[in-house]
Amino acid sequence: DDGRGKTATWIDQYRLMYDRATRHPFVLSIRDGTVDISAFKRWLGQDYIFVREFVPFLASVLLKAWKDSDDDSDVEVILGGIASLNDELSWFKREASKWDVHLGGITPQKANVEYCRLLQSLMLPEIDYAVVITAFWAIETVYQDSFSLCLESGSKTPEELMETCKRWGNAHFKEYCCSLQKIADRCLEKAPGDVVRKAEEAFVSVLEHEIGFWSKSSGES
Ligand code: HMH
Repeated sequence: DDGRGKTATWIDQYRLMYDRATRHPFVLSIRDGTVDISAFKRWLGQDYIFVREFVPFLASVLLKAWKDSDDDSDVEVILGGIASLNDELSWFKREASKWDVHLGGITPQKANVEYCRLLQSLMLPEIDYAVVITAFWAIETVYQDSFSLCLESGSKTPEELMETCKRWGNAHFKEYCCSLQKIADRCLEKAPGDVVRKAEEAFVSVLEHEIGFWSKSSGES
């Protein structure tokens, strides 16, 4: 044990995969201003479908925190996430109408269906809180890391995509991700070896699905 949390160790250990998830060509194209707007629209519609599935997943994490956490503030952090999701769904609808994307008629891509299936498998009651809070942290952090890259000085993100990038790239969302990371590290510290291994698997699985999601939703065949 080097005194750092498990999650930081895993990011280092799976650095290549982590970078593929957070420095995806689609995200880099937003940052350098060369993004194909039809790819952006495709991503927007697919992500709306994903975020709708994210609601019951978060509810299941909340339930596990309420039942199994030894720290009351976990529930408050997760509840804050659920509250922002409500706002996020409204934002998706506004943004979609702005771009003339019809959310009703969208078929989820295979990568999206598979990612939603992963969420569903993590919602099962027998999956430990330490595992699901780790997955939750990873899901949010990939977006935080990706979109904050598009806000860094020197980036050429188109003005009309700034709001999207700020949604996940802003300092408040970063703090929220740090709170989730602290919770995950605390849970992993106390978890037995087999649970830690399952959490590591869930982390890797999230990265794989994020990479697939970026690729397919932005239009790779
Ligand atoms: C695919 N991953 C995906 N969509 C999101 N909206 C997030 C993570 C962050 O909430």
